[in-house]
Amino acid sequence: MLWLLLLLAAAPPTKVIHMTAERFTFIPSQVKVKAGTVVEFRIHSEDTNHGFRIPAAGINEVIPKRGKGELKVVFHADRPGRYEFECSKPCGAGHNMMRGVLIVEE
Ligand SMILES: [Cu+2]
Repeated sequence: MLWLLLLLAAAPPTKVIHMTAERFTFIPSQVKVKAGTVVEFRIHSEDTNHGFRIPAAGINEVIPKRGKGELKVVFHADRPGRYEFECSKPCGAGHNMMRGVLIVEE
C-alpha cells in the first residue's frame, strides 16, 4: 500500500476545465492555473463543430458539434506564460474573434 501512496503523492495535480464553445466564444475564455498543473480541458459545443488550437503547445483538435460528445485535451502546463487558444475551424462571421487564453502562473 505504501508504494501506492507514494505514487499518488508524486503525481502532478490535475485540473479539469469544463468549457463551452459556441459562435463565437469560449466560456470561460480565460483560465488560470499554477505551473506544474496537468490541465484537462473538456469542451463541448452548443452549436456547430469548432476547433481548439493552442499554437504554442502544438495542440489542434476538433470539438464535435452539439450533442455529439465532448473533446478532451490534456496539456501539461509546466512553463509559466500566456497560452492563447483559438477556434481553428471556420464557423462563421465571428470565427476570427473566437479565442481565449490559458495563463500559467509561477
Ligand atoms: Cu471558428
